[in-house]
Amino acid sequence: MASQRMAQFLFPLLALIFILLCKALCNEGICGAKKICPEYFSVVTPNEDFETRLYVETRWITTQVKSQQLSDVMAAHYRLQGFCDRQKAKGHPIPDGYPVLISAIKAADKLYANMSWFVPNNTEIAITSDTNVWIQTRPMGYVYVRSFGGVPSWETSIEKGEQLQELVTKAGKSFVANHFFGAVYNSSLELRKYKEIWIPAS
Ligand SMILES: *[C@@H]1O[C@H](CO)[C@@H](O)[C@H](O)[C@H]1NC(C)=O
Ligand SMILES: *[C@@H]1O[C@H](CO)[C@@H](O)[C@H](O)[C@H]1NC(C)=O
Ligand SMILES: CC(=O)N[C@H]1CO[C@H](CO)[C@@H](O)[C@@H]1O
Repeated sequence: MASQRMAQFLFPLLALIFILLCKALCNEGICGAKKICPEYFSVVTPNEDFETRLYVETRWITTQVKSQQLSDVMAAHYRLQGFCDRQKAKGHPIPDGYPVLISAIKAADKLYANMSWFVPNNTEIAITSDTNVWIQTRPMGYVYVRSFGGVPSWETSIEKGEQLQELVTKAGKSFVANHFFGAVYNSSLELRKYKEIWIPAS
């Protein structure tokens, strides 16, 4: 009897450990070989259509995306690229990190956005006179995650974000309103990208 109860207790525990392990590998999976991604822990909750992740404190280089126009998205990409090139020239190469994160805040019908590239720990960054690219530290925190397919657009991303908000609400969890993150894992030149939508837990 006691051993049966023990088994009942152990099985979910083992399943949890297994899933956590799998998630560590899955992290590698979404990240792709030889790429560097932020460390996270997956919180396993059965029967949920989304994933809950606890990200450790992370560092990013960030720039503003001035509008939703493709030219402004590309401009943000090239500002970050230029920043990396200048760092490299100063002897401080920034390793390629993933994902590329787009933070979008919806406020009174307007969409504000930043683009960030992940910077691995202990990457030295030289002081520069750049004002339009800055170093950002995101504190440790939970995010709700779902991957999605198709061509990434602002409309689809916001739509996927709102669907995720509904699922999170249904699961009885609370989130930061009007704040979405799009995480893209392949280089912007690759057509088939692995994409996720994140919403921060509150
Ligand atoms: C990076 O640094 C943060 C903050 O110090 C820490 O929480 C995290 O575990 C570190 N990540 C790795 C991979 O060492
Ligand atoms: C962009 O970054 C700035 C500076 O960190 C911050 O104040 C602003 O809220 C960010 N915007 C978005 C949409 O994340
Ligand atoms: C074309 C390409 O490299 N696609 C990769 C994008 O990233 C996902 C997740 O890492 C991989 O599964 C794809 O093969």
